[in-house]
Amino acid sequence: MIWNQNKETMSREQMRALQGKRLHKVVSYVYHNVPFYRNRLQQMDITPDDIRSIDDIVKLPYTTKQDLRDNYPFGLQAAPQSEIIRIHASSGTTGNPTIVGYTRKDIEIWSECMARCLTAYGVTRDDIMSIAYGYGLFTGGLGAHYGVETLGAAAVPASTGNTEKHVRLINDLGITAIACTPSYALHLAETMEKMGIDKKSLKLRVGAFGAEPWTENMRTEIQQRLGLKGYNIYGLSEIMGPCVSYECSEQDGSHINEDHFFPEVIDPDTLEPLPYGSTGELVFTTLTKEGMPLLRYRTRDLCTLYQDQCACGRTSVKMGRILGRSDDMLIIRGINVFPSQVESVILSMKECAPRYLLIVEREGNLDTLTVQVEVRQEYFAQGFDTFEPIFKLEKELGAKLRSVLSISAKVQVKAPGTLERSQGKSKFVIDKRVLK
Ligand code: DLL
Repeated sequence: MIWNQNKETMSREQMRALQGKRLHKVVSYVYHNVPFYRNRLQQMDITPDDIRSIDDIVKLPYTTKQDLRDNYPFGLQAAPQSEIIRIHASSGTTGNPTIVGYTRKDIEIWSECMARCLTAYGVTRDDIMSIAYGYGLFTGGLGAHYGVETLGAAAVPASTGNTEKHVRLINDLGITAIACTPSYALHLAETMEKMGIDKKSLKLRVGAFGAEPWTENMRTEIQQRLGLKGYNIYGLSEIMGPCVSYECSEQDGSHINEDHFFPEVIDPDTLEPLPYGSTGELVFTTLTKEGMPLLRYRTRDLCTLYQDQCACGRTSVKMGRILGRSDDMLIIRGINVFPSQVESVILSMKECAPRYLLIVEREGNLDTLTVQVEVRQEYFAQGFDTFEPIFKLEKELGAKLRSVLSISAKVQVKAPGTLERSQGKSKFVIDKRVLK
């Protein structure tokens, strides 16, 4: 099923023509309503009339997170305050949070994007969907919630926390679909198993997982333990929230809601746009947003865009999984290390649970990487609570990590349940280095 047949299956020519028209409109809108953009465009000697087709996008300036911070809180807002009906904020680890205001039309478009996504997952009006993304300033909870209601399914605003109660609700209400971070899905599975609830007695069949990077191995694990089909959902608050892109039944990349968010991939060092198929930093331009439209926003997310005939019938450009962030890519002893690489190695070993933490430190002038990982309960119960097998596992994992990362890591295998659980986005890395 397709929610918006017209927009989701448009021919490429029609889509590009629509994007061109919308781009001209949004550039003209920010030129007249956001002093920050007017100044930037004037400095570059560009007027809205220079933007005639979507190909002209390369003439426009980039926008960065720093620009949002410098204009905190409302400096990039284009709509008058009287038109704003919701405000979200994204936390970030340093500096001011990013504030995003939405008009009524923005919320309607966002809800439709979510309804497109849920329909692609096979969710219908007959489903009961529990939303275990945090409700609050984070866009996950309310964003998904409005989408479920727009679709006409029943939304259960479970939010995060009180996981046992949530498991009971899943069981008692016959909840069929769930939206949460992939790490919380694993936490739910663990809790369910501890409570002695068999996945076969549940009606769960669809999961909408996103807000943090995850891998195919993790998908397999969640699917097996919760007995559902898990789909990827991607988004960011600056552009909208969840559902800038979504997987379809093919589960081969995520369709971008391209009539609203125009995607590009650029080289993060030279800032040159890259062709489809190359990996680089993802950049989005909002084509219809009223509250806080952004031109060429640099997401820092690294991924690949591609355009192929999708068997599901949708014609939109797709994006691959997020491979990491250009800013949380670790550079350890001069070598680029993505936490996702470590996760893949960990999950390729049957004894290891998908629970890990990377700790980077500096001893003298040398960077060190420690990888802490939990052993799976069933192995722990079979003698992995003693020194010898743990030592062997640490050695084996260390060797695998060295061959994949090209640097050595100290491995510490931990008992099940010892690493901290998160309710929202997981923290996989602690970088203790003080760089001078
Ligand atoms: O995480 C919005 C969201 C909520 C998406 C619920 C999906 C589901 P922010 O808090 O602004 O917004 O964080 C955005 O999270 O730039 C990515 O680095 C990361 N991210 C989001 N979805 C995925 C995903 C929400 N599916 C940042 N895979 C983005 C990998 C993701 N990373």
